[in-house]
Order: sequence, then structure tokens, then C-alpha cells
Amino acid sequence: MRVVLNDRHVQHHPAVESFRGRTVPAFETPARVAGVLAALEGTRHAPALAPDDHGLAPIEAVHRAPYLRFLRSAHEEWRAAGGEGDAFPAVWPVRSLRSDVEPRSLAGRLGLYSMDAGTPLTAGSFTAAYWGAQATLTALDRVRSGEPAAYALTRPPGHHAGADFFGGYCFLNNAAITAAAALSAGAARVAILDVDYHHGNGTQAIFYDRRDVLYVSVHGDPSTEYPFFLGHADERGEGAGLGFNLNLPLPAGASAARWFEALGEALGRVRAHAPQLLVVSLGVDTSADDPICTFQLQRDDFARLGSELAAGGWPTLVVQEGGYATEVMGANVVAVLDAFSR
Ligand code: Q9C
Ligand code: ZN
Repeated sequence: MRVVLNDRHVQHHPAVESFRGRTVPAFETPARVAGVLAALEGTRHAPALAPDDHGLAPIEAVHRAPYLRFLRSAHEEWRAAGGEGDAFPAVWPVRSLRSDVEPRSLAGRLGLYSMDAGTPLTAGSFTAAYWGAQATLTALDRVRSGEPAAYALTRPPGHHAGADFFGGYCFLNNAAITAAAALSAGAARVAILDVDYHHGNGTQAIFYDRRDVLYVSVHGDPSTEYPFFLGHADERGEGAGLGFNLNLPLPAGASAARWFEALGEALGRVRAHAPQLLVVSLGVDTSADDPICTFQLQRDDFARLGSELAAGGWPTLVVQEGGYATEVMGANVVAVLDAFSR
């Protein structure tokens, strides 16, 4: 499978995050992509292509201009205001507070444009995320020009980022940007299959009222798992999009057998949509080895995922989302790609 590498990912290198009340080394690190790249070396998927620059327009088709403006300058403002290290929000406009007035102060804007305090915003976050979107758009170009599938190897991930907020280690929603670009290029129906351990709240929200983009997700039940406030089974879409959102939450600790049962249902819904493009939000944090997730997939299961995706026969764009077991992440991703293009 064609691989497009966001080689600017290293510009986003958070040092620490807060985890269970302690300051710990960040989980979402450059070593993740380095591990996948090392595992790809010498396979038929190598060498990786560099991204072409498609500019800001496809990003602006999904993300709101005030949010993008904020994202570009936030870290510089943080340092100018005496902030140490990476920037973090600490206050949010929850129920009864206003989110329709943009605060002048950076502390206020950090809260307005984020969903959690677990996503370090660094000096290079925007640049890394921008080139991640470009890598994913470049992978789309390859699929549109007739290749059966392409994989965007990138970080930071994207599926938690909404039209105007960052969170869950995500800043720009690569899957959504690419799905929207495919529509503008003439696709009538796109499906997004999200197999990351976490529900892709950003992707769901961006397409919630649309019937041309089907969103289907298999993930840890939000009543106990991040992102906690979206991803329940009764979220089915709204307005014209009613019936074009399918959430298949599974209890924490779910077995691979149970996971594949849900995947079968997800693929059945994708088949009924008859998409001209399938976008796969490929989180491999479903691995039994993942340090922050509880599903039980092994390497063979990732191979089975690859074959089941390929069996659909849809032009397929795979984009890297989560996966924090740095030592096995590369092998698991390569298992998916190998089995897909067998
Ligand atoms: N900061 C993705 O897998 N919770 N995002 C971490 C402490 C956030 C994961 C806990 C997990 C987000 C793309
Ligand atoms: Zn995840």
C-alpha cells in the first residue's frame, strides 16, 4: 500500500502531560511514527512519499477560521505571557457560560478552543498538524488517481478535533478534511470507519447532519472511556443525517472476538452506504499492549482487520490516529497494510 509520511510530525514533540494527578512523559510522541517507519523499512510499502502542499483551503472547509487563527499563534502568545513549556487550558465555557464571545486573553481562548487539558499545545503543533492534513490529502490524491489504497503516516492524530476545538492529542481532523475534499472533488458518498479505541467525537460532530458522509465507529464505551461525553449508541445523526451515524461502543476490556463482531456490523453498514471512498481512522490503541486502553487485539487481529477492510473492495484511505504501545505499534500497522494488499 502506498504510504505518505508527514515528516514534519517531529515539530510537535510534547514533553509531559498530566495523567491521574501526576505529571508523566507524554504518550503521544514522535517515537510512535518513528516506530511505524522502522517497521515499514524493507517492506513493499516503502519508501514513503512526501506530502504535496494543498494549501489552507481544504482545512478551512472543515475548521472555523477563528480557531485556525488561534491555533497558529497560541503557543507564541503563551510564551509572551510568561508561560512555561507547552500551553494547556485550565478553564472552559461549560453550561450557562458563554462561548459566543471570544475572550481577548489567551487563557480564555485556550479554554474556548479546547475540550481537555491532556493535549499539550507546542510551538510546532500547528505546523505538524498542517502537514499531517497535507499528507492525508496527498494519500487521497493517490487513491483518486486509481491506486486501491493509501496510508497517511502522521501525528498528531485528528479524530477528536472538532470544527473549532482541539483535544485528545488532536488539532486538525485529517479524516474529516479528507472526506470533505473527496466530496468537493465529486464523490457522492464517503464512509468513515473509525477503529481507534476512542470514539472520534470530532469526526462525528463535523458530519452529524449530513447523509453523504457516513460515520461508523467501534470504540470503548464513553460511560467509562475518553471522550466520555459523546459516542453512545443512541447518537444516530440529525436532520438529513439521521441514520448516517453509527456508534458501536464496547465495554472496557472487550475481547478480540467481541471487537470483530462489532467490526462486522460496522462493515455491513458501510456496505449498505456503497461509498465511493472509505476513510479508515486507524487507531491501533486497541492493542492488548496499549498503556492507556483496554481492548485485547494481538498482531494477528490487526492482520484480520486488514483483510476485512480489503474485502469490501472500496477505494480506501487509511489515516493514522492513536496507538501508544510504541514498541509494537509498527508491527501492528504493518500487519494491517500487509493483509490489506495481499
Ligand atoms: N491525559 C487518541 O487516541 N486521555 N486520543 C489521556 C491523560 C486522552 C487519545 C489521559 C486520550 C486521547 C487519538
Ligand atoms: Zn485513541
